[in-house]
Amino acid sequence: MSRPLKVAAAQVGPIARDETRAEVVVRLLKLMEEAHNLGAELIVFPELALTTFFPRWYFEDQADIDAFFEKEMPSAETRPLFDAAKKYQMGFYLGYAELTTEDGKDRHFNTAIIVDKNGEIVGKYRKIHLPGHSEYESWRPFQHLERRYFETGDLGFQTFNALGGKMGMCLCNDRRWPETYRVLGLRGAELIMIGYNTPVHYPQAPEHDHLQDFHNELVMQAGAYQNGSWIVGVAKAGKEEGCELIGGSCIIDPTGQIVAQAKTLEDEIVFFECDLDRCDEIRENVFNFKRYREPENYTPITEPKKS
Ligand code: CDV
Repeated sequence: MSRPLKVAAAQVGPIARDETRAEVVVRLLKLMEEAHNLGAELIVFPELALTTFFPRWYFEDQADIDAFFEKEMPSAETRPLFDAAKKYQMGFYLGYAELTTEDGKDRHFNTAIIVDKNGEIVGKYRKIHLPGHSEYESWRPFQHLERRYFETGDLGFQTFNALGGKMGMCLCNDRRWPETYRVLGLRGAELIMIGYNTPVHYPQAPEHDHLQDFHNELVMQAGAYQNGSWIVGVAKAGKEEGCELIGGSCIIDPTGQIVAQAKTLEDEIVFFECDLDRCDEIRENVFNFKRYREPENYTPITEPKKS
């Protein structure tokens, strides 16, 4: 048996602070066209793919922050992506900053959606593991204010039946946490999409800077193998507003092997035909959850955290 899904990981090079949504969408559409020419049925874009990575700056005025957020999806500016999905019969994953109003209160999330081949949103994820800090810290060469600008995601780690498979989503820092993959794995995710923005320089532990690419691959390869799932990790890469971001966008098979990987730090398509039935190679054997998991011994994992 085989269940092939042709997948494109669409790495995006740096986005300048003054680059408009419309200009970025033109770049994403070019990547969609390229992926379509390869036969792709799914294209995966990075985290916060429509703007520069704005949490690197401290803004006092809420209007300056909200300018980086999408108030509707699709909007006039992002609708061409949905139209292209329909035209090419190609689903997509897109990371963006979401501003929504509930009970008269503004809510801000770091969000990803999955859109099907008809251009319909069929799944949403809001980032749960928010890294960084919430106040201005003058010692840093650049800020990482995700904990100021976003709320913790409130949708959990769900899976979605789409594009002929069970799809999972998460965002950037989530990929470092084994719990992310395990919850998605327990819910049967066959392909997990992960957009990321990862600076080479980690100010709290600069002695780890040279390990950034290694850690990126380590966590995603382990997550794939230990849960028998395909993983598509996609970077916003390159030198963005003076900040170096890693690339290394890749597609990983359920045995944990990287089967295709980006060679540049620019806009680049990485392509592979993923057989979703290959998840069973792992799930029916070494990581047969029903047969071999021992959750009675895992209780500390779900205990509430102590402050
Ligand atoms: N966008 C991110 O979540 N970035 C973090 C950095 C700050 C460590 C990451 O885990 O890659």
